[in-house]
Amino acid sequence: MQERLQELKADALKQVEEANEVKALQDVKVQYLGKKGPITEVLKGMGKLPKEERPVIGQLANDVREEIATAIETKKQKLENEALEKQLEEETIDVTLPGRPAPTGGPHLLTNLIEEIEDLFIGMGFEVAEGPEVEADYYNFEALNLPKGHPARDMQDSFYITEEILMRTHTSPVQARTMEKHEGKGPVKIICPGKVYRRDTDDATHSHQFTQIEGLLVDKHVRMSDLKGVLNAFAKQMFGEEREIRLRPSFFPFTEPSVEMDISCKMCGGEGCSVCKGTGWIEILGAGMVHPNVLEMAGYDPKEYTGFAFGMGPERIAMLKYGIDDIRHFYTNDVRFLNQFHKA
Ligand code: 2NL
Repeated sequence: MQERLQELKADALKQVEEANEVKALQDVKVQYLGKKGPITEVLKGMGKLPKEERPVIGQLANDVREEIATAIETKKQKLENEALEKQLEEETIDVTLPGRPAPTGGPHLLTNLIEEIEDLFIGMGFEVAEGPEVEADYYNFEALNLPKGHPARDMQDSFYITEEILMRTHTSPVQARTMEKHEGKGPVKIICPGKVYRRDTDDATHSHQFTQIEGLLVDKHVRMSDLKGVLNAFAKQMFGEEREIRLRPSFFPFTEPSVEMDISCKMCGGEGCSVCKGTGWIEILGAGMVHPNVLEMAGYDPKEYTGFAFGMGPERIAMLKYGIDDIRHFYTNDVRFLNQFHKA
C-alpha cells in the first residue's frame, strides 16, 4: 500500500512537472485528487487494513495528497506568472514612437497679416477700433466729405440694404464714429481693420469683398511730417530696414493734401524689374491730412485740431509680399494654398 502511494505521488509530480498550461494542471488535480481518484480510493479502503497499519497509511495518504496539491498550486502560480510576464512583454507600449500627427487649423494668412500690422501700430501708441459692416450712408460717405451726388461715389458703388443703409465700402466710417464720440476733444489715435464691400465684378485683381486697414491720428499741431515719420517707421518694420519710402501727390475726397506712398523695390533694389514694373517703386497705401470738412462734421474745430489718415489693402500687401497672382486665392480657401502660409 505504501509503495502504491509513493508510486502515485511520483507519477503525479512528474505530470505536474510536465504540465505547461493551467488546464493540464487542472486535469492532474482531478485525476489524482478527485472523488474518484486513486488516493480517495486508498482512503476508502482503509477499513480493510489491519488496525495498526491504518494510522500509518492514513498519514501517508494525507501527506501524499497534500504534496500533490501543493505541487499543483505552486506550478499553477508559476505558469500564471509566466503568462503575465509574457503578456506584459508583448503589450509593452513604446512611448518613444512618434504619434500620428493630428491635422490642425490656423488663422487665415490675411488674419495673420492684419494682426502683424495692428501690432506695429500698437507699438507706436495706436489703439484698434472696430465698427459695423452694415453702415449708414451718412458715416460711409457724407461724414467723409462725399455728399450725395459727389462723383467720387461712383468709384465706391456698394450693395444697398435701403436708400440710406449699405455695406461699408471702406473702414473710414469707424474713424468718423470714433471722432464723433470724442466730442471735439482729442487726441484720437486709432487703427481700423475690417471687411469692406464694393459693387465690382470679381477678377484677378478685383473682389466684391476684401479687407482694409485704415489709421487716423487727430490732435493739436499734427503735421504732414508726422504722417511721413509714422509711415516710414511702419514701412521699415514691415518690409525691412533697407526700404525707402516715397510720397507722391494724389487725391482722396476725405484728405487734403493727399498722397500715395511707395516703398523701394526689394526685388531689384531700385534698379527696376517686373514687380515694380521698371520704376524701382511699389505702391503700398494712400494717405493725407484729414480734410477740414471731415474734422468739422465729426465735431472737431479744424482751426485747433489737425490730423492725418491712411488706408491700405492687406490683400495687395500679401500679394506683393508672397508673389500671389490672383486675389481670389484669398477667398476660395483651397487648403493647398492656405497651408503654405500656415505658421507652425
Ligand atoms: C487707400 C486710401 C485712405 C483715408 C483712407 C481717412 C479716414 C478718415 C478721414 C480721412 Cl475718417 N481719411 N482715410 C485717407 C486716405 C487714404 O485710403 O488707398 N486705401 C486702400
